[in-house]
This record gives sequence, structure tokens and C-alpha cells, in this order.
Amino acid sequence: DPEYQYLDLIESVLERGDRRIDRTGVGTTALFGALLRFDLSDGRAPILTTKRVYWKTAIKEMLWFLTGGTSIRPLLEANVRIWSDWPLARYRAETGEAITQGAFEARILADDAFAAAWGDLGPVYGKQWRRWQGADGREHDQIATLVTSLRKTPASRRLLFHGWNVADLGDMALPPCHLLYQYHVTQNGRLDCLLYQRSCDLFLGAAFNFVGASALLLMLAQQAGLQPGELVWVGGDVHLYLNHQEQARAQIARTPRGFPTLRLVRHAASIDDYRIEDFVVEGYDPHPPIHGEVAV
Ligand code: UFP
Repeated sequence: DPEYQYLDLIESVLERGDRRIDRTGVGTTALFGALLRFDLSDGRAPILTTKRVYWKTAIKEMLWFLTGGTSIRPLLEANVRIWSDWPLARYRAETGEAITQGAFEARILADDAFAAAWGDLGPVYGKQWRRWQGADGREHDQIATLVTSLRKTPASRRLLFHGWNVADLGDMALPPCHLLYQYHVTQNGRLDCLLYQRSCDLFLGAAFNFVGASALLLMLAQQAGLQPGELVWVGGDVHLYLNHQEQARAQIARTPRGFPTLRLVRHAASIDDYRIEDFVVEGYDPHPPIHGEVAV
């Protein structure tokens, strides 16, 4: 079962990880450099079964990246709360107000001026993917270019898009973690993706990042008239926060149940035309969820 790659990586980080205090102050154990391969060609996608993964949330996040947006408001409208911690922390720090997450989110949804002032994450993923600004001010749509290239020059070795825009890093709520996506088209018409993730919260982040990258692979394959191939995931600093280690140990004691299938039930007109309803997961029978706090 391919899920053991992930479980073995958790075990390696628990056993051999190097312990230190990280940026968040929570502390981690970390290994540097890991590679996992997931074959999507039989329809199955790496949606972990050793705990329930909220795959719709991960795909909604990917769809939000594709819109090019950087405000958390559309995420909240889609009932996705995974990016609220960063703007909330900034609001609390700058105003000194002890607002709850729920109250903060409600204001982002209800109040346009408040959303404009406090709901934007800066030039994060969506901005760089769809509107990377060059020195001459011109904006580059890396995703549209990629779709065209997949169709026209599938043998290219330049099929990639990048999030690490050095000049913009300082204005981002969080510099990109999954920052480089490269694609490869095989002779028999399969689309492979190699995702480089510089920093990976192995307990909370990885499960989401696998799903997001898989969903994107399916969308790009459909747009380019290809079949899904392999997702190769490369992690740089792969870590377990000290307050996730007990949960991680519980997770690796569980037996994987086989990845479910993930497929698109509609042919979308363009890469900008996908909706969450287009994705269907079948055969998902996960173990119960395991809770962990996000380090901000
Ligand atoms: N992180 C992920 N995946 C993501 C994302 C964040 O694992 O998609 F946005 C984690 C990695 C790390 C933290 O624990 O968030 C980012 O902190 P830093 O920028 O210090 O690496």
C-alpha cells in the first residue's frame, strides 16, 4: 500500500529527526530531503486513510489558488477556514484586540472595508501563479502558459510554474511552502507532476498538499487531453511539530485501507472553469480524524 511511504516517513522523522525550536516557537523534529511517489494512473489518489482527510477543503483551496485571489474571503464563503490563522494573528498583533476566530471571520464576510484591510494575505500563491509581475510591470499567467505548453510542446523540459517570487516574499503572509510544480508528459500520454515543497508540516500540511497537487494534476491532464500519471512529491525540511508527535504515533499504528479514487465528472471548458462539484471521491473509508493545532 503506497500510504506506507508516508507512514514510514513519519516514523523516520520521529526516530531520526533533528530537534530544534523553529520559527513558530512550537519546536519540531525534522529530516531534510524526502521523496514520495504516488501513481494516479489507476484512478486512485493519495487521500490518506489512516486519518480522515477533508479532501474537499484541500481541493477548494487549490481552486482558490487558481482564481488568482489572495483574500481569505472567498475561502470563508466556501466554508474553508485553513488560512484564517495568519490574518487573525496580524489583526490581534496590530490592534491588540482579543477577537475570536469566529468573530474575525464573520467580520471578514460581512464588512467589505474590514475584509480589504485585514483579509488579504499579500501576494501569495494565486497572485504568483496567475499574475507574477515582471520588472517591466507586465503580469505573467504561469498557469495559462503551462496549459498551452502541455498541449503544444509536451516534450518540453520547461513545463513548470513557480511561487518563489523573491521580490514579493516580504509582503506575503507566508512564503510558499509548495513552491515549484514541474510536469512531464510521457510518450503514451500520461501527465506526471513533481512537486517541490521546501517546508512540510508532515502531520497537518502534507495530507492537504498531496490532495491539492493530485486535483491540479487531474485538471491539467483533462485540459491537455492527457491521462493522470505519477505525482512525485519532494520535501525539503520535513518536520513534525512537538505537539503533533503523539498524534503521529497514533496514526502510524493504524493500518492503511487503500487510497480511494478521485476523478472529474465533467469536462470543464478551461482551467478557470472547475468547481468543487466536479470532483468525486469513491471508496474512501478512512480511520477517524486526529486533531492537531496549527503552528502559526
Ligand atoms: N505548511 C505546509 N504546507 C502548506 C503550507 C504550510 O506544510 O501548504 F502553506 C507548513 C510548513 C511549515 C509552516 O510548518 O507551514 C510554514 O512555516 P515556514 O514558512 O517557517 O516554513
